[in-house]
Amino acid sequence: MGTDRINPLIAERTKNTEWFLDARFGMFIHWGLYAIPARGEWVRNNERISNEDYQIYFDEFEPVNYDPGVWAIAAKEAGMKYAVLTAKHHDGFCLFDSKFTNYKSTNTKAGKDLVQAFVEAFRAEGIKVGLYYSLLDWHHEDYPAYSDSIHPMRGNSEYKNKQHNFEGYLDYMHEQIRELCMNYGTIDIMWFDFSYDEMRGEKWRATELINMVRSLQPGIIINNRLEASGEFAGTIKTRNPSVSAGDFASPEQVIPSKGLMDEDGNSIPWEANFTLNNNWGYCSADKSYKTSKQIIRKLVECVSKNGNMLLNVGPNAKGEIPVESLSILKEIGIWMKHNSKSIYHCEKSQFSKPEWGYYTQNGKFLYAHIFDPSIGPLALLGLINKIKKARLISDGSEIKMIKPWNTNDYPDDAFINFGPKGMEEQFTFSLPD
Ligand code: JFZ
Repeated sequence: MGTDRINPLIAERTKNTEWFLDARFGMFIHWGLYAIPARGEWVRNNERISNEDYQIYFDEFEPVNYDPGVWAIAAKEAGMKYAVLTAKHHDGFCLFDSKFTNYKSTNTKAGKDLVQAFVEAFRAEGIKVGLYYSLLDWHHEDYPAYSDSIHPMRGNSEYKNKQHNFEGYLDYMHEQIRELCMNYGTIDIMWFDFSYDEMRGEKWRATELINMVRSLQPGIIINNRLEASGEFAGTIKTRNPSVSAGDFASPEQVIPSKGLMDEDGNSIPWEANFTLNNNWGYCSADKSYKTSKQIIRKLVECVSKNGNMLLNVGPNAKGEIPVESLSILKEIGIWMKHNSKSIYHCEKSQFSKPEWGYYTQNGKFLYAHIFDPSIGPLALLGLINKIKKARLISDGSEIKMIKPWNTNDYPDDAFINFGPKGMEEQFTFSLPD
C-alpha cells in the first residue's frame, strides 16, 4: 500500500514510535496541588474554586515523602517501560522551575524542581520519560473561559468580558514547552492535553510548536491531542497527516474494538490511558479500584490490537502512590515477570481472535491468553498442522497437542491438552518459519 510514495511524516513516525510500540506498557502520573483537596484533578473546575481560594494549596504544598526513585521502582517492578508525569495540569501549577511564572514547585515548601527529580530517578531505572503539559490553564490570566464547561470562572461575566491576551498565553505556553525540551535532557514523550471546540490545531500555533519541539528533541514522540478532541481523532488517521497530527493516538479509558487504522487500513500507533480507580488525580474517597486481573486483561487486549496501555497513578499530597495502587502494580508485576514475553515486542496476531481469550504475536511465536478456559481440550481454529511446539510461557513446560476422535469432523482445529485444570494460563505456540 502506497509503497511508491511513503509520506515522510509517516516514515518518521514509524521510526520514532518503534521503541514505544515494543514497550507496550507505561505509567501515567497525575500529581499536583489538587492532591491536597484530594477530590480529583478537576476539583478547581468542578467546585468553581477561585484563584484566591485555590492559593491555600500552593501555600500548603509540602510533599515530605516525595521520592521519585520509589515511584520508578514501582513502575519498573510492574513491568512498565516508560512514564509520563504532569509537568503542568489544567490548574496551571508547574512542577518545574519555569522562568515564566511564580506558580511553580520551587516557590512552595517542596522547594525544588520536581520534574528534574522525576526524570533523573526514572532514567536511573532505565525507564523512558515523558512529560504531560496541559494546553488549558485555569491559573493564567490570559486563558479565556471560551467554553462554558471547562473553566472554573465560567459564568462569571466579569471574567468573560475581560480582555484576554490569548497570544500572550500562547507565548507563555510555547516558552514553557521550550524549557521542558531544553532543560531536562532527552524527553522521550510529549503528552499534550487537550483540544476542544474551536480550541485545536493552529489555535495553539501547533505547527510552530511541534517544529520547535522536534528541533530541540529530535527523536521525541508526541500524542495527537494538539489536534484531536473527544469527537475528532485528528489527521493522524489520514494518508497525509498534518505536522501537528502527533505520533500516536490517545483513546481515553477505552480500547477501540479493532485497534486504530488509517484510511488505508494500516495500523497507527495508539496508547489507551486508564485510571486505576475513577480519578486521575488523587481522590481519597475513591476506593473503586480495578483488580490487577482486569488491568492485565486490558493490557493484553491493547497489545492484541496493536496498542499500548498507559496506566495511571495519582500520588497523594505527601508524594506517595496510594497503597491500593501499589498493591495492584505489584500483582501486575508478578504476572509480567512470568508472561511479559507475550507483551513486549508483541502485536496483533495473524490469527483472528479466539473465543476463549486473545492472541498476541511476536514473529513465529504466537501467545495464547486463555481467559475463559474450556473444561476439556481447547480448540485452536486454523492452527491445524501449524504448531510445532506448545509450551506454558511462565515455566516453559511442554503442553501436549492432542488428536481427538475423528478430526475429519473439525479439520481446521488444532487441540491442546488443556485438560481439566481449567486455569487461566498463557501459552506460547511456535509457528513454522
Ligand atoms: C483529560 C484531562 O482533562 C484529565 O484531567 C486527565 O488528565 C486525562 C488524561 O485527560 O481528560 C480528557 C480529555 C479529553 C477527553 C476526555 C477526557 N475527551 O476529549 O474525550
